[in-house]
Amino acid sequence: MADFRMDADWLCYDPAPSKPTYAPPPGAVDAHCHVFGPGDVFPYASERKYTPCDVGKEQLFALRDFLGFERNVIVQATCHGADNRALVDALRAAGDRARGIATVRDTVTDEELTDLHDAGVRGVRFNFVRRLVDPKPDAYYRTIIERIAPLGWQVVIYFEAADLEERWDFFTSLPTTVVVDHMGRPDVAKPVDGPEFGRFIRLMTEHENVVSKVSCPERLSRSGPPNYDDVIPFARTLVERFPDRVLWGTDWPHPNMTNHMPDDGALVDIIPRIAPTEELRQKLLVDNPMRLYWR
Ligand code: 0GY
Repeated sequence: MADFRMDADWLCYDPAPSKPTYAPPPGAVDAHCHVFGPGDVFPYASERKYTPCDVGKEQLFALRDFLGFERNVIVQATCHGADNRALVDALRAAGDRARGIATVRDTVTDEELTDLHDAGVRGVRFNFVRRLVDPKPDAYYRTIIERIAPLGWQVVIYFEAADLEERWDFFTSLPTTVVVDHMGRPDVAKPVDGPEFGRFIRLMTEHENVVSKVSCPERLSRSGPPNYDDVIPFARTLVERFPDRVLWGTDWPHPNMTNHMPDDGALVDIIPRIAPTEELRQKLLVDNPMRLYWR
């Protein structure tokens, strides 16, 4: 029988985040969050590289309301592999207040895709982070793109800064809207105007179908909580240069965090620092996610 105990060295989510000082505008969307299990109902994938803390839709919806958001985009995490049952269950329970990003294999059937679409799925996620998955050749992902294209879905890609050079031709050839998780994971010890982040800015400048989540200071920061000062210039640069192509999300419940568990209230309070005007915050939190997921 499978063992769904959480890995001992990873932290569980913060059960009592602070109430943020910043109040998101009406209709705000948390565009990157997950649901995990519970493992005895929605088993974790046998090929997973970590076992998270069980934390399901009820806790996600409570956090949404507590932080002042109206909607969620729930993203399939690698620990559930291509078994989207926990995601679909959360989407159906949320009604129109959530959309989803699934993980599918190249063998997925049209019927399975239609069921996912009916539940609220609007894209697939390709994960290239080696500590999470064993990435596949480009051709594998292209097969999936052919399958999802008729549904008008987007592709979400999660990669580390070094992968951008390696997979540039593939990433820049994608015919769909392409949403990049966590700003392509820049090394924030390097300069924001240096060549590494410059490559990411070039990706967004030259390819108008590319959107970035300006999320995950807790994973990228070296200066640490609660202010994550070193991440701010990277996120703010993208928000100011590409105001119509940025999304924000909590990344709750923050799987794989070992050094600290972020306070989700403090994460929300970072928003005015990366999007300094009301107009930018309206686009980041409402207009952009509504256009991308609720059309
Ligand atoms: C995130 C980040 C991580 C995990 C996953 O699918 C996943 O398991 O994306 C990570 O470990 O950086 O966005 O949840």
